[in-house]
Amino acid sequence: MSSEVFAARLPASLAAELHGSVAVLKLNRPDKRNALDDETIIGIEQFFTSLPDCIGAVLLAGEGEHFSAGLDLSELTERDVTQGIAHSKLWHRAFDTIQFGKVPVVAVLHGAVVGGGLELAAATHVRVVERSAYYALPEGSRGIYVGGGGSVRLPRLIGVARMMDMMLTGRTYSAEEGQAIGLTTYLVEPGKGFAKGLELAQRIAGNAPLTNFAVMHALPRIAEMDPGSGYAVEALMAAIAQADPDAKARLKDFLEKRAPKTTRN
Ligand code: 1HE
Repeated sequence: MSSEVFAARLPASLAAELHGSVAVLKLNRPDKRNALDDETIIGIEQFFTSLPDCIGAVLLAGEGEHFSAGLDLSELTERDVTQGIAHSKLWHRAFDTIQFGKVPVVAVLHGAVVGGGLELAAATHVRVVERSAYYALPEGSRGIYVGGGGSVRLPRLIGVARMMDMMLTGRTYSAEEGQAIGLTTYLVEPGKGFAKGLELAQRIAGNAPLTNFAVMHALPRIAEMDPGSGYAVEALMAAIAQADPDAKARLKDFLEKRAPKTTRN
């Protein structure tokens, strides 16, 4: 499959490339600091819902000096309450196709990762973060509120108290500080994020699809369950995964010394 097949369906604010079984999606509106307008959010939803079966992971990155300046503030001025709700629900739908979509998503972050840009990053599964990145939730100072799932996802990553502080006081976190609080999964030097992200996405794409499914869809839900329900669902998921022919083949490879050992990398 060629990159053009993706590109044909995307608005100009998004660009897609194929790297083997990894699909790369770039926010491509650097002149507006990758501000997220409706067209871009709809494009993100379409991209993630129409991923072909040959794709095993997605890498999400931003063109230019910043990952994303968040919501396109120029589109906000005319919305009434009903339209505001519909807008937020559009973001929820689009970002759900990332978090609970077909394949894991690795984000490469640099520069501003703010407001809706941080909400977008929080919907991904692994965040590779260049030292230039910083996290902020400037909604408070703009007189608005998060609307892209931030109230649901961010407290689970950093806690309610930290999110309150960011929104009330305008506190920002550096890429390095983000590592301590759960936003930065991998900290890398400037310019190194794409290569590291691609390496990780390729590795993820090489996992058994059923394991990736379990990690994306079962793990976060089990973590929200009472322990008894969690153990029951875990046992079922474990039994289903191990029964898959892919798992049997991988175990055989290890036992017959064809698979790599688990060493520290
Ligand atoms: C924008 C946006 C935007 C830039 N919407 N147009 N987000 C914010 O409150 C962050 C707003 N942006 C900034 O603070 C700065 O732009 C940055 C720190 C990210 C980058 O600064 P800089 O100096 O590199 O760029 P700039 O000169 O500020 O912006 C370049 C252009 O992008 C300029 O337009 P131009 O026509 O004058 O060239 C900016 O107006 C435009 N631009 N950011 C629209 N966000 C689902 S709810 C989520 C709620 C939120 O996300 S709230 C957070 C909004």
